[in-house]
Amino acid sequence: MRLVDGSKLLELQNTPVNIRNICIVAHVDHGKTTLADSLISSNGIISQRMSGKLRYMDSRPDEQERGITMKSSSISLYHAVEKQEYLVNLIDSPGHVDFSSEVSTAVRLCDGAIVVVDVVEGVCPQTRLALKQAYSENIQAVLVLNKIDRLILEMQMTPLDAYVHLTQVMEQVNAVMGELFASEVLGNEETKIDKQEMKEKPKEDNNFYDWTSALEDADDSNLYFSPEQGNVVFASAIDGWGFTVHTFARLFSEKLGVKEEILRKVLWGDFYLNSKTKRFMKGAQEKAKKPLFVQLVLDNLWNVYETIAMRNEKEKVPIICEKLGIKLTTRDLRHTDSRIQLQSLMMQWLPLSQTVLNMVCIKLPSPKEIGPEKVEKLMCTKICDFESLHPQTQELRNDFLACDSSSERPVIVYISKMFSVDKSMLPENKPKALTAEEMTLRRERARQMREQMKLNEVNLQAIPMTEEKKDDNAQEDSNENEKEENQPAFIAFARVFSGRLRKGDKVYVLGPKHDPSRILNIKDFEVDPNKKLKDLKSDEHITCAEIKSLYILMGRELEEIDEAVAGNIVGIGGLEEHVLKTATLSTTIACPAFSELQSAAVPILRVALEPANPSQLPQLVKGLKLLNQSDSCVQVLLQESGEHVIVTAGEVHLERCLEDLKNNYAKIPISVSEPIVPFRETIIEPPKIDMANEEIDSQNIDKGHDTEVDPVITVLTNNKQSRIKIRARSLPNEITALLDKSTDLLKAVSQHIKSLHGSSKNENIENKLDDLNINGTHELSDRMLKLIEIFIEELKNISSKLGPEWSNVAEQIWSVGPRNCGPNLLLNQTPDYDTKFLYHKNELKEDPRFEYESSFVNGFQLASLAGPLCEEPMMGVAFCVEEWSLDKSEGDDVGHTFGPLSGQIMSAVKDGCRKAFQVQPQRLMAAMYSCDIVVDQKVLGKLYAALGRRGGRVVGSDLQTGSASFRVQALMPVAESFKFALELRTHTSGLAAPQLLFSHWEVIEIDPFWRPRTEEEYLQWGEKWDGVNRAKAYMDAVRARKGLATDKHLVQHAEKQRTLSKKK
Ligand SMILES: Nc1nc2c(ncn2[C@@H]2O[C@H](COP(=O)(O)OP(=O)(O)OP(=O)(O)O)[C@@H](O)[C@H]2O)c(=O)[nH]1
Ligand SMILES: [Mg+2]
Repeated sequence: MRLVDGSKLLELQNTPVNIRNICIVAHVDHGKTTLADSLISSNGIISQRMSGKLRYMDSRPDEQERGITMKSSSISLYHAVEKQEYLVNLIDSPGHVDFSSEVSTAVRLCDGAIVVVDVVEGVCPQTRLALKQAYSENIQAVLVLNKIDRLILEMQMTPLDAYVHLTQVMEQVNAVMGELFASEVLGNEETKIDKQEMKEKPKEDNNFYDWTSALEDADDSNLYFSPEQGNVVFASAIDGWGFTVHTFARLFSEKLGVKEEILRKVLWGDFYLNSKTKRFMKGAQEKAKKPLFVQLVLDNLWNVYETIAMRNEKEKVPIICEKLGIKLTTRDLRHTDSRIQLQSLMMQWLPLSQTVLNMVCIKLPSPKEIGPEKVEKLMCTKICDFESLHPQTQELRNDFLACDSSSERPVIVYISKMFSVDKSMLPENKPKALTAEEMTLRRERARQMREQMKLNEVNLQAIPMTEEKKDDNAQEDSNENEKEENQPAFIAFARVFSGRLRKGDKVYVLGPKHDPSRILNIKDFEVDPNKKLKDLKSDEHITCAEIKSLYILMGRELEEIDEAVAGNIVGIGGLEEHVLKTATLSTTIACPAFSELQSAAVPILRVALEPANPSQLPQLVKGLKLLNQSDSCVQVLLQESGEHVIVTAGEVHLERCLEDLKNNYAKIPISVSEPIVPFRETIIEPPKIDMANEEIDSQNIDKGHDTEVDPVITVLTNNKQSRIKIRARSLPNEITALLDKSTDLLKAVSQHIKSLHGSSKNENIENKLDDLNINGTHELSDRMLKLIEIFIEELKNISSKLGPEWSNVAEQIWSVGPRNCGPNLLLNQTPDYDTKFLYHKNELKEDPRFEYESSFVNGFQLASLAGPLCEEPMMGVAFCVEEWSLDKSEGDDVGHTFGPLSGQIMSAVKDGCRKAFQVQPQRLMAAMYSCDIVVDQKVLGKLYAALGRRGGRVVGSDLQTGSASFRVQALMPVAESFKFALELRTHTSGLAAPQLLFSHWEVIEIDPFWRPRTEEEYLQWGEKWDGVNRAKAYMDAVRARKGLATDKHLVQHAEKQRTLSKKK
């Protein structure tokens, strides 16, 4: 039974200082949901006995079945400590890599995080990611070292070993925090120095800067986890107990006659109790003494476990109970299962929920304590800093900081995701319990009805007639209702940062691309109140919406409320048509869109979907739309070929999406294609050794088939007016990496260039641009200029080391592609045509070619979007334009036959790029997963074999401290990864579970068109080689899927086949 009812929670919602918004984050299976169970049971929502077994927050059937959490969900809990009452909004998040976007949505709404670490497994990749995410969102964290029972029962460690092990785990966690901190401080320092340089020109001796001092100056006192500060809980979530060092300090201070404060300081660490002097001394390890933590804490713990769970000495249970001052019920005392006995005892002695909730309320900040840095981070994007925001927008910072719910404050609400619930689950659609008055009213009505019936008995015939009709109507009604009700309702997962949101309020819904400074510069800007998301044009991001319903989120349930105030996490209903995935609600359009959610999971696994019954396509399309809205990570695409494609983060994610589609959104059977794996196309420097590992030189190569080709391709437009010379070169990896890293910046620069082109063109035809484009976008902000400068510097740094061919690359960049931000370059190496990309201050000379520049660039964009191997995007290719001539006088008369010159230039450039690409050594690039696998020593061989079969390679492995399992890090092509998890599970009887995360693109060494060419290769493979070429196999598969020609012969040896069939 619930111990606290909704009205109490409502009351607490109004005092932000007593609210804690927190999420539980960890690696997969480290015990988040089990811990959440325990906290929930403290409110009586589930019974204590069921805590740990129920996994209440895993409300989906597939979550229960698989035993992993797939979404983040929130529950509001009540907690009282030190005479204060608190409202704790607790979000449980998933730990599986595929769902890391759900972690981002959770972390964004919180002020604090509970980081759970399984002490046996230690810090795992997802732990690291979770810590990073919390850190980058400026969220304070506390630590729960979970599954300590495993050290006792499974690993059978001695208390001293366990202590050493625990210190190591603590060190691992703090090492991650240290790394995060150092990288941020140094990063900040860099921009800070740059800013100083901007203001005052540096003096000569300022060149030297002591980096270490920045680290020393920065305050990191709050950063690390340390048991003596009370931000670490030692726990076993499954057994329901947990304690901090402070718990034991309190327990022992009286017994030992020592002040609690002193005990807190010495209970963890290298301290021991000198039995003669009765004083605490440092240096336990050196003097081979028992550390205090072992003596006072772990020894006792081990004692209880060994007595009850291991030796099963039932008679000692009452004695232990008495010592600890605990009363067990007779039912517990008589219980045959000693583990259950142990659990009830430990739950009473060191109740986990109390300890954790106390720590949360005392150590983690309230929404009121939101810091200015965090606010600025929320309001800004990578390429726009706080100073460059519109003044009206800047003012909102104070409202964020105030976290005030008075009506004068603007409403600011952030929606981090939309989740779907069955309409029947909404509180307004649930049958309500009747009050006593309602009951009497009903009884009265029934009595009247009966009397009426008696009176009407005479007109017996008339009644059925009307009733029948009514029935018909009712049935129709209910049919329609059913249809409506089958539709899931979408609830926004939201946090109120400022103001008060009431039911019926009208607010602006600001999309993630909303830019307040642009809108505020438009005079008399008005939002059309009738527009919905689907009516918006591509540059509109605002709609008006009415708040239809508000809820407190209670795990599986929702509770209706009338208003939501600043500082709370709530659910908002009725926004389906206004919000796609994330949005900001506000009463002012000056409110910025919040910075984008960072997620580690890259959607990479694509499949095409089709309804099993073709006539059900509309349902599928509708279902996909709902799926897209409800999942923060999935991408839903309609390809040119008409295929419906979804892109997911991995196999588990894919399965969940399909489950959702089939059961909730589309409700039709769906057939799913084989996974579509993306590739990249690139060129490399001519290889120096052949496939037989022999050096290639001019003598041994067979030139019979090849004629030397000129690497510079010359193309002409159809009307011969323009001539272009292009050479393709492989980009050095360092430059590709830099381009990859700077996507946002490059995109912004490209956009800027485009708007420049747009305006000048429009001026040419004297067509005035509307104010929209001229305002805002024309001037690059200071921050952008600064970022461009940093980019140029970095690029120059790299190129200076690469030799003379690349020395001018920064000046030569003309465009980046595909999609204006990719890892390929168009370089301007013409002697007579000027362009600008990174150098905006350059004055351009008047030039007739300028008019066609954007067509030229578009040709390159198209070429880099789909390469000649199998129409996949290119990567790491530079196209150097060595000549571009334009002579309009020539062949002007035939202009009409070939269409406008701009189109001709575009196709000529595209063609030229492709040809230039083809005369270089071409390669495919495969997407690689990094996999992290913890396996038992016994099955290590099987794992290596499975990896080998799939073209994976091990990059590192180490023995987990204190256990017989290995942690293996490997790389594996995404194309080979399907069903890997399943194969491992079956081959190793469930002893190995991989976590796959997209890592990078890697060149497949073999030429897709390879055939023996050198003497050694002839020797080894003969002239007609027909083995399997991995790259060619991939390429052909992609080509076949896209309906492109392949050189596969359907009938290879017709003769043989005929004889075969004759024999039959
Ligand atoms: N021995 C032991 N097992 C535990 C403890 N806590 C949780 N487990 C077990 O660990 C497994 C995973 O627990 P969950 O709570 O589902 O883990 P989770 O972190 O929520 O997992 P995901 O949500 O999938 O990331 C379950 O089988 C639990 O019974 C613990 O303290 N000791
Ligand atoms: Mg879970």
